[in-house]
Amino acid sequence: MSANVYPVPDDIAKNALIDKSKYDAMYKQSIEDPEGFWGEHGKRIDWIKPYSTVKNVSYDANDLYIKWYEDGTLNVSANCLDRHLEKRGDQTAIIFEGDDPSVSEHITYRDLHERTCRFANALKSMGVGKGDRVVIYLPMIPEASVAMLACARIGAIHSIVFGGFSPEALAGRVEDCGAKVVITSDEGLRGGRAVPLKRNADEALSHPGVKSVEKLVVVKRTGKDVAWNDARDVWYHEACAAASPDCPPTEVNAEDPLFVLYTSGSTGKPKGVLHTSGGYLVYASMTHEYVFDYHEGDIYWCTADVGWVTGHSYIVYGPLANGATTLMFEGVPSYPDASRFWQVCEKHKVNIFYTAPTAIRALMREGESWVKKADLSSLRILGSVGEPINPEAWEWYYEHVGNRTCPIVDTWWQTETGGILISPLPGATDLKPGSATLPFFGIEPGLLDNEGNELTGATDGNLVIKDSWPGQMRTVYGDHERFIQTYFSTFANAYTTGDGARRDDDGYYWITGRVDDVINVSGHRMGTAEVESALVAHPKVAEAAVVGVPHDIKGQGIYAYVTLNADEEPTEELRVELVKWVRKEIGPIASPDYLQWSPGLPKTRSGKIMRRILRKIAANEYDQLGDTSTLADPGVVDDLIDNRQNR
Ligand code: 6R9
Repeated sequence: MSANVYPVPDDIAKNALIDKSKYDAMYKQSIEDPEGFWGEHGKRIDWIKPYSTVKNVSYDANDLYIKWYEDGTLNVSANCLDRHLEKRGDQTAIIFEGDDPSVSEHITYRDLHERTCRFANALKSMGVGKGDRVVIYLPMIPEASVAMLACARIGAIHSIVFGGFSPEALAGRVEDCGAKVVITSDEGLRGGRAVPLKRNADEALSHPGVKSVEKLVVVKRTGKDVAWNDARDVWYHEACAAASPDCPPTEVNAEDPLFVLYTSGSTGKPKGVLHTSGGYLVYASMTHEYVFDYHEGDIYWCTADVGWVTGHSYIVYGPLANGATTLMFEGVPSYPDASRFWQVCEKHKVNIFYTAPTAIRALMREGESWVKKADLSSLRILGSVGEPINPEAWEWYYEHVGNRTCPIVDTWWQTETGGILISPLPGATDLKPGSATLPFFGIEPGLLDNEGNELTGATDGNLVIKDSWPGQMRTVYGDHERFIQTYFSTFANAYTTGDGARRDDDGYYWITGRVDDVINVSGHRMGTAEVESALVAHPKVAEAAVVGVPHDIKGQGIYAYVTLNADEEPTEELRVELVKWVRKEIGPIASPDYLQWSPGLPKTRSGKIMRRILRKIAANEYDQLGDTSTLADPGVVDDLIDNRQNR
């Protein structure tokens, strides 16, 4: 824990939307009178039929329901587009910055509205209607935002699958949500390299389990020749050209689904996290405004991909609902060179910059000369998300990128939470490097011991949230029981986050990381069970155990222990083949950094793999293995230590 404290700078406090006393007053009201608080702030978006009730929630696992603004109706795309047309039709909604630094485009609200309406009509003509599922498998191009907004316009439910996921991973998600339409592009472009998205989509749709897809819409991005199925495939540009630019927004209920986003849990296959329309938009827009101290005219850039929840809430829905100018970046931080982020900040005069610790650490390693190449004087607020930020990276970001004048908002939240739950507010919160600091309005964190007793004062514990907020997920798509089991059965009457945290004497929260078998690689969430099941799906593998291992850049790396079938030889070729196999099964982000042959795994007599031991060996802390006496065969440990990969 870092001991440094950075007080709110005077000039920031003076102009901020929320200062210290306002934060205290609003936070108090939000906890004491959630109905009144959210009733008032729900009005920040436009409703077709206003709500008469605000909150209807029970956290009782035997009778669980979460409803906000439940009799209100609205349309999310009208809130992000139509309502801005009169005042800011000609203002830029999206700045697109291409992978190639010579490519950028400004898209006004009027233009984005027209593109959305055309594509919404195109989807309608393909038979997509309210409640139908549409999978979006696109690179970071404006069409991804258009596709999201077009679905929202007609009440269809989108599910974005990150463009880095493999055909197998895509197929699993398409199958689980029963998508009618999939949207992809001929290729993606990242760091100068083409990604064969259409080919991946073709392969995914040929899986025997995928039966629901009627149309595959293809955006022309690079112009590369692609295989074509006349009965199924449709060019995006042709469909839009043929469609009318006039598409009245469909009225949906506040509790109608807006999107499903798959995320990793500690067990089983990824869960379809379902978010609804009204509460989600209120929460995404409000957190975007206050956490980033967003002012009219600010240029705002979140470097996430729309394939992750951060892209949903803080590239598209939050900023657009607020009428902001949001930057979408197709490329990577290291292309053409390590100054790219900073060149983009200078080029577009970015005021608010939101990125992930893994990117900061990677750029920090390249040295600050890359930062100095660019004029960063437009920056006012910096943000961090995805994993704990180590104090060294925080200090570097603060000093070299922010010139010691920009507050850093370290925002803690999850796919499940829809928006930021714990974070500084730039004008209200003194900063401590490495701490996500204090809860947002309406958020009541608690720290529990493993028995579920609430701990008070400065302490470590399991982080729970004691009451609902409007942006909370509502269910796991198609599996409500799993929703209750995962989030509401471990501890009574609270939302279980799966994270551990420490609260200090000032009431600041320091997230210590996952308490379950979820690992966080470069800010991407992965269940160790997912990687294990990919490995054991290989015909030569008998058993596998996967743990996270500390990694300088990625935060955590993937360390796999693999037991081969009795007649198989552990060769270098096979090691390479297995790493490739996992890439193919899940995607490049799941590639094991280390793969160790393990003739046996440390198991208890009841057959449970003791991951604690595997984690220690992977981290080279094999002198601190603790008690190994409950192992069925303590001998396996010596072999694992002798053959460890991370030396
Ligand atoms: C938004 C997002 C969620 C998990 C979460 C936690 C970790 C995210 C963090 C953070 C410490 C932060 N996490 N932000 N840990 N400080 N500021 O990342 O969603 O992909 O669902 O991951 O990421 O462990 O539980 P998601």
